[in-house]
Parts: sequence; structure tokens; C-alpha cells
Amino acid sequence: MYTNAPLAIPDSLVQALRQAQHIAILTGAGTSAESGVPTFREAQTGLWAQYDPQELATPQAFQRSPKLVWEWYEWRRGLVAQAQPNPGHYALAQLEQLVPTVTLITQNVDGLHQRAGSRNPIELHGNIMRTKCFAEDKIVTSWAETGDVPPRCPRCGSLLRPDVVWFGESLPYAALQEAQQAARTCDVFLTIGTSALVQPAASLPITAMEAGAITVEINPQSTPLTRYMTHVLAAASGAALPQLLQAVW
Ligand code: BV8
Repeated sequence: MYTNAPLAIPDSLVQALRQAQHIAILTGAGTSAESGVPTFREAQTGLWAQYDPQELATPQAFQRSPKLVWEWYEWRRGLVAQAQPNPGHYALAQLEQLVPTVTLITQNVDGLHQRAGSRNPIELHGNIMRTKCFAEDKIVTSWAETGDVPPRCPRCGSLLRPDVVWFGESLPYAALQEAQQAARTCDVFLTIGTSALVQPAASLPITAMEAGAITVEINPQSTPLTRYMTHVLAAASGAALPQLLQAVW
């Protein structure tokens, strides 16, 4: 699926990374593809093939069919629990030892960056392994298994839901502020494994470009960002990132 063909890394990019004091990174589902976690827009498999994730990942879908949406997340949690970080996740974690400031911003909800050792990823869209009360919007860590699907909040009895940001919901304010500040102040902005279709995350690389950062896209496919990037590495992140670290540090 992904070749390990040696990556052609422009010398100007090697120099920019070597001199960078602050590197900001935005990752999307593509960085977890080599861990076996289906990307967000890849065809859903099996039971879920007939559903569009964009339709299911909404408060309306949950209110209309709470059992269906809860079971979709249970299925995805199962996939994530079995998944292991891939060399791309580990390379990004290692970057934190090599560069004075690294801000890792992720759209992913799978927690694989933490499991690879990234110290403090900014989770713009939440985390599928956390559960919260639909009414109180507060995290719930345990509940009575009464056979109810979805289970109910032990405090107020409302339905429980995954602690992820659905379409039409606002992103966590502090997380977005921190991500935007990093995009404005970093020397280099890496955009890895995202189709750059979802806002406001997809605007971060543009913010970085407008602030004068060197911008790099790592993705086997082109995206709406490609034309604006200083450098484009058309490669899989699990193959490209270890080679990039090898070439630069
Ligand atoms: C918001 C959590 C303010 C859930 C996700 C109309 C009504 C309401 C809102 C909107 C509207 N029109 C527009 C909007 C805004 C909307 C939006 O952007 N819609 C788009 C799609 C048109 N955004 C929102 O609603 C956001 N909130 O704006 O609040 C507001 C409030 C009220 C009303 C209006 C505005 C909330 C967005 C967050 C949604 N939640 N996830 C869950 O996961 O179940 S987003 C979801 O998409 C995932 O988190 C995913 O991370 C994200 C982005 O997808 P990607 O990560 O890019 O993944 P994708 O599969 O698309 O692409 C994979 C890429 O990897 C590909 O390019 C592929 O080539 C590449 N790849 C594959 N293999 C590899 C690889 N790359 C590298 N290596 C590989 N090996």
C-alpha cells in the first residue's frame, strides 16, 4: 500500500527544519491510516457501509437515532483499541526531543499520538475514548451497565455520548485558540494526512502561511492546500516522517 521509496527532501526544507525554533503540526486521519484506523472519508466497511460519517457525526443524528450513533462509536472505539501507533506517530513524538518548541494539533479522535509519546497534543475534535453526558457536557468515567444503549449519565440520567466534536458543534475554545496562536507564531507548519475539508482546522495552515511560516504538506494525494504549500511531500506519513527526521537531525 505504501512504498518506502527514498523521499526527495529539498535542501531548503532540511535547512528550515534544522534552524526552526518552533514547529507546528496539524494531523488528520491519514496519519492513522497505517495503523489500520480507517480514514474519516474512506468507505465505511461492513455494517456501516450504508452510512455517511458526515451524517452520523452530528447531534441531530444522535438525537434521532442515539442507539445507532452510540454503536457506530463503539465499533470505532474497538478498531482504535486494537490499533497501534505507526512509525509516523513515533517520529512526531521524537520531534519533541529535537526542536525547542513543537505544537502538535490533531483532528484525530483516536489518541494514537498520546500512545506514541507525544506529550500534549491539542485535540481539536475531542477523543473517542472519552465519554460525556449529553445534557451536562461533562466527562463521565463510569456508569451502571443497565443494558441501556446508549447508557445513561449516573448524575442526571441523560444519554451519554462520545466526547468528540460533531459537525455543527463548536470546537473546544481553548484548544482552538492555542492552535491558532501556534499557527501564527511557528517557523514551520507541517500539515499531515488531512483532506483539508473540515473547518476551522483546515484554515490553520493558511494562517501559518499568511504569518510567513514555511508550510509543508505530507499526503499521497493533493488537497485544496497543496497549491499554497512551500513544500509538498507526496508520500505516506508512516514512511515519510522517519525519513524526514533522519535527513534533518
Ligand atoms: C464548527 C469528530 C462552528 C467526530 C470531526 C454547515 C452547518 C454546520 C457547520 C458547517 C456547515 N458548513 C460548514 C460547516 C463547518 C463544518 C465543516 O467544516 N464542514 C465541512 C465538511 C463542509 N465544521 C464544523 O461543523 C465544525 N464546527 O464549524 O463550529 C459552527 C457551529 C455551528 C454552525 C456552523 C459552524 C466541527 C468540525 C468537527 C467535526 N468532527 N470528527 C468523529 O470523528 O466522529 S471531523 C472529521 O473529519 C474527523 O475528525 C477527521 O479528522 C476530520 C477531517 O478529516 P481528515 O482527518 O482530513 O480525514 P479524511 O479521511 O478526510 O482525509 C484523510 C487524508 O489522509 C486524505 O487526504 C488522504 O489522502 C490522506 N492519507 C491517507 N493515507 C495516508 C494519508 N496521508 C498520509 N499518510 C497516509 N498513509
